[in-house]
Amino acid sequence: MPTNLFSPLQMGSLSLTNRIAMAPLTRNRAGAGNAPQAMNVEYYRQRASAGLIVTEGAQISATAVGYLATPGIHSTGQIAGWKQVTDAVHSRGGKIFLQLWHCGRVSHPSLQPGGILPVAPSAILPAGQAFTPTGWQPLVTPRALESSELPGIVADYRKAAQNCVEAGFDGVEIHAANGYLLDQFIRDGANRRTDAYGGSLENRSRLLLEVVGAVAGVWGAERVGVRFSPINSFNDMSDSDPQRTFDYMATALNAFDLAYLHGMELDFGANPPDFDFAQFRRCFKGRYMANGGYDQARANAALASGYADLVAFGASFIANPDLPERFARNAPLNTPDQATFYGGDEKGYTDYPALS
Ligand code: 8OZ
Repeated sequence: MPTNLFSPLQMGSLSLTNRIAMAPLTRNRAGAGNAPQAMNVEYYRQRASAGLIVTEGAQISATAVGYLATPGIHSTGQIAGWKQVTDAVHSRGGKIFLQLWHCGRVSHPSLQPGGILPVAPSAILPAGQAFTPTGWQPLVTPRALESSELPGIVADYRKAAQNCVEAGFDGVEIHAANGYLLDQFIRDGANRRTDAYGGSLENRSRLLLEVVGAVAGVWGAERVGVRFSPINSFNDMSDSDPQRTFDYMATALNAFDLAYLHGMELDFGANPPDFDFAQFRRCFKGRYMANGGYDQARANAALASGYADLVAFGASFIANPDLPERFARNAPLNTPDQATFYGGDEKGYTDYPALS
């Protein structure tokens, strides 16, 4: 039988019961101190039949934050909250990676400790808005990080990865997609640096590779995934040659024996550049997690052809806590309610019905 969503997957020392991943999904429902709270525990518990859950992005430090009510992984309260989540998922036999997140320029002084400016590779004002305690406000021109500050950013990733061990995760995914800090270093529309972290592809990959090395030093590379979004213009991102850039990045990751490379294959904007995902994927010699608008049929085709090793589902996992069972039974899917994606309470979060 060809490989399909229900084929088990051995990922290093981790055994996944199926190849259906829950994509990382920002939901803006963290509790006090940006710590996971009871309804977050219930939400992930409900979805534990995924072969692998990748959590919503969790900020690695107080200054990595970019949105209201997103969880962190830098305080004792946050670690304790996540421990409840991992215990709940493990009690149902699930596996869960935390997504390590630094928003970089996609933040706002009103979300930052002491009202300081967000940081970025370069002081370039991105188009877009931040959702702040007083509502939507335009993004601001960030402060360019000094070269001497970059070891501190890498150290923050390392510490957050250590916190994930304490919180009982099975591994971590490094968020290098969708216009956040690591992606800002990778793509030249956001990176105009003239030091060793800007200009050439080698230089633009440097911070990413230092972070991967540091996090792999904590977890072992086989418990570390990396997410890219080569064509996503979200957060005002652009690159002068996406194919060349991301083929390079995927190739560079072959230096580690990672759990997986995760490709977010969509552009949230209207004019995606030409991009050959098959070529990009072939640059990477390890496992590939495909994501972006897949349904069951397309996912199975991607697995059968060897293009993908796992497929991550986002909106359909929001609306269907028992998505694997629905796929297995070819049961109808609940429709996601966009109005309750970001922020709010249990409504649109833990109240989607499972099959009876
Ligand atoms: C939507 C809203 C807020 C954040 C991403 C973490 O795009 C996000 C995100 C998505 O990766």
